[in-house]
Amino acid sequence: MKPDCVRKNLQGEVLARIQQAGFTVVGMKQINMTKAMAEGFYAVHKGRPFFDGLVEFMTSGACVPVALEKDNAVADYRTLIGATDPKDAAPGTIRKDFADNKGENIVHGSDSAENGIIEVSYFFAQTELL
Ligand code: IDP
Ligand code: MG
Repeated sequence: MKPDCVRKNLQGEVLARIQQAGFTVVGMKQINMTKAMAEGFYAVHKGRPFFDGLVEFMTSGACVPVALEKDNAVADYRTLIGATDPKDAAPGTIRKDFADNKGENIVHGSDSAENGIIEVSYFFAQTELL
């Protein structure tokens, strides 16, 4: 959950939707990312025109990283959150209902199971996971 989610006090509502969709919460915490952490997390987007704004946004307040588990997790989570830009997101999705714009879009989502494992290990030690 991104800083806009935390600022809007939507952590509970967003997490409830995720759990109702059948995901198990394997790990969860609240953190303030440093610039270096945000740059590293989004390194794949380095050089894109939105990169600096994205890092600024992701360090503008607390984030709530959540490690999730489910069969078909990546595809099902993408369906649940909707398109990157809330204007393009399907009705009833988390981003359609809560996000302001393409940059401030409430939640992150891993794009593959492989990257999901890397991203979970970016935020969580083994002792912090079920
Ligand atoms: P995703 O979060 O749906 O996987 P990505 O394309 O991987 O979308 O982009 C990562 C994040 O970078 C987005 O969630 C959004 O916060 C930001 N972002 C992506 N494209 C744009 C853009 O065109 N303008 C502003 N921010 C963007
Ligand atoms: Mg992505």
